[in-house]
Amino acid sequence: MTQAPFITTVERHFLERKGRNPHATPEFSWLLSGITLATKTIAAQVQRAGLLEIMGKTGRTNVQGEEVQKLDEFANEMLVRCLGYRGNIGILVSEEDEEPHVIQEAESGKYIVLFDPLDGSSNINANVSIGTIFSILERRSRSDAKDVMGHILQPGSRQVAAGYVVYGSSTVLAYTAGEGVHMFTLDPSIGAYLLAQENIRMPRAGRIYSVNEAYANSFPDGIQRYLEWAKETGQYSSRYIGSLVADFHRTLISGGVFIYPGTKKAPHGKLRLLYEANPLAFLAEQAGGVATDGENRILDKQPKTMHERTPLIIGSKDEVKRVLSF
Ligand code: FDP
Repeated sequence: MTQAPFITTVERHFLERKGRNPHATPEFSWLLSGITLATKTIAAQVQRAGLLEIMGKTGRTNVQGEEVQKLDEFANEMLVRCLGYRGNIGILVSEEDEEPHVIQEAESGKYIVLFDPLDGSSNINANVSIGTIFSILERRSRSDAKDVMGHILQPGSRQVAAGYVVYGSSTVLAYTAGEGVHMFTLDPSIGAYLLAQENIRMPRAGRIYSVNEAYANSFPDGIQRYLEWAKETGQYSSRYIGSLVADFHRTLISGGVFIYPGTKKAPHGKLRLLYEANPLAFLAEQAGGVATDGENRILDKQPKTMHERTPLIIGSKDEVKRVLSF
C-alpha cells in the first residue's frame, strides 16, 4: 500500500502535476531545484547579513542605474551558478546583468529563466523583508537558435511558470505553473520548502492601497483621484513596504491594490516588465486577481527590450477595477 507523502517539497508538488501539465517532468523539477537551492542559500545569507559583513554597497551601479548592494551581487551569483549547469536551461536573464547569459543554443536548453535576484534591496540595511522573483519561459520553437532576444522578448502570457521567495520573518516561496498558486515555507531545521497552502485565492476586494504617495503629485490624474477618494471614504488603510515582493505577498493574502504608475521621474514606471511585473501578474491572475499597466493587461504586453519598465496596478479584482474607473 502506498502512503500519502509525509512532506511535500516544491519539486515533488510540481511533479505530481504529471499528465496535467506538459512541463511536469523530472528535467523541469531539476530546474526548479536550482531555484530552491539558490534561494535557500540566499535566505541563509540574508539572515546572517549583519554577522558576515555583507551589508552595504559594493560601490557599483547596475544597468538600471541603481547602487548595487553586496547582497544583490551574492544573490545574483548564486542564481547564475545554481541554474547555469541545469542541462535544460538555455538562457538566463538577470536584473543585475546588462546582457543575458547564454548557457546553450541547442534545443535541449529549452527553458529561459528570468529573475530579479534581490528585489527591494534598498531595504536590506533596515532589516525589512526582501525577495527573489522568477519567471520561466520556453524557447520559441521554429525560431533561429541564435536569435537570443527573439526567445527572451515574449509576452508574459507565454510563461511556463513563475514565482517568488520572500525573506521575511520566515522564508516563503509561492509559485504557479498555470494551475493555481501554491505556497511553501522554508523549514530551516531540514533545509526544505514544505507545502503550506495550495490554490491560494486573492480576496476579491480589499481596503488596502499600497503606493509611494511621496510621488502622488506626478501620478496620472486618475490615480490621484482614486487616492483622494479612498482617503475621503475613511475606510482604507495604506501599507507600503517598498519591496515589491513583500507588498505583493501581503496583497495576495489580504487583498487590496499595489500601484506603481508612471511618474515625472519615471514616466514608464519603475518596475521591470520581464522579471517583476510579468511573474507577479501571472501569480495574481492565477489567484483570481488582476494586473494592468492602466491600459493593457500586463500579460499581453509585447516586450521590446530586456530591461523594459512598466507601470503596474495589481491586486484584488474589484479594487483594480475601481482604480481604473477614476
Ligand atoms: P528597490 O529599488 O529597493 O530594489 O524594483 C525595485 C524596488 O525596490 C521595488 O522592490 C519597490 O517596490 C520599488 O523599487 C520601490 O521604489 P520607490 O522607492 O520609488 O518607491
